[in-house]
Amino acid sequence: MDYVSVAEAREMPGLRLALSAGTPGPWGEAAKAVLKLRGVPFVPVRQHIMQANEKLVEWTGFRNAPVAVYNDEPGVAGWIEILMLAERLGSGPSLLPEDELERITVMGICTEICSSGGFGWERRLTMMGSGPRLQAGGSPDMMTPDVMTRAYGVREGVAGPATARVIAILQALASLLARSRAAGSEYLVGKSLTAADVYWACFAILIEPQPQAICPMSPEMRAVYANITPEIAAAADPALIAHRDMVWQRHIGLPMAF
Ligand SMILES: N[C@@H](CCC(=O)N[C@@H](CS)C(=O)NCC(=O)O)C(=O)O
Repeated sequence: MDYVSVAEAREMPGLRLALSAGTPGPWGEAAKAVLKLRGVPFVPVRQHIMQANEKLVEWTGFRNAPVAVYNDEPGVAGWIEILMLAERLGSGPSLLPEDELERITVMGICTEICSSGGFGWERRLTMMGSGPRLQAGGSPDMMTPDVMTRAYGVREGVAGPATARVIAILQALASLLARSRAAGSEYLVGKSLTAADVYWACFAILIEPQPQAICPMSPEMRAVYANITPEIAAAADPALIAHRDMVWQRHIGLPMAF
C-alpha cells in the first residue's frame, strides 16, 4: 500500500486511515474491508507498529491502529465507530441488516469478535503471554515488551481464562455457521453478507494466517499468529476457515496488501 506520513495526511481532506504499515493487524484489516465494501475511498497513513507514534497521538489522540479521520471530524479508533463511519459515508448494500433482531445478532457477534473481552483481545492475551514474541527482529524504536503487554492488559494468570474465551467464541461461531447452513444460507446471519462475516474473515488470521502468496507477512509475525495451543486448534472448525476464505474471495478481494 502507498502510505502517507501523518504530516502529509493532516493536510489532506476526506478520509484518512492510519494502519500498522506492513503488517496485517485484524482491526486494521477489518477497517479497510468495511470501507472497501461500502465503496469509501481512504488515504492510508503510516502507523509504526509498537512504537510511540507521537505525531499520530498529537493529531488524533490515539497511538495504535486503526484510526480514521474524516475531514475535520475527530479521529475514531473503535471498530464500531469505524463501521458506523463506513455505513454513513458509503453506498450500496449495508453491512448491517434492516431487520432489528438480525442487527442485534450481528452486533453481538461483532462485539464478541472485536471488543474488549472478545476473540481478538483474548487471543492477543494468549499470544503476548507466551510463544514467539512480536519484537523478534523488530526495530530498535519499538516499545519494550513490558510497555506493550501492559497496554494490552497482559497480567499474570490471564492466559488460561483468555484461552477459554477464545475457545468458547470459536465454538459459538461454528455452531451459528452450521445453523445458518442448515437453514440454506452461506452467511452467519440472514441470507447475505453482514459485518459479522467480515469481522470474522479479518480476525481468523489470529489463529490461521492465509498462505503467504495471498497474505505476505514476515515470518516472525506469521509465527506469532499461527502459534495456537492444541485446545484452540481443536475449536477452530475447518468450516470457519472455509467461511473466512469465501468472504475474502467473493467479497473483500485478494490478495491482501499491507
Ligand atoms: N482501537 C481498536 C483496537 C485496535 C488495536 O487493538 N490495534 C492493535 C492491533 S493488534 C495495534 O495497533 N497494535 C500495534 C500497536 O500497538 O502498535 C478497537 O478498539 O476496536
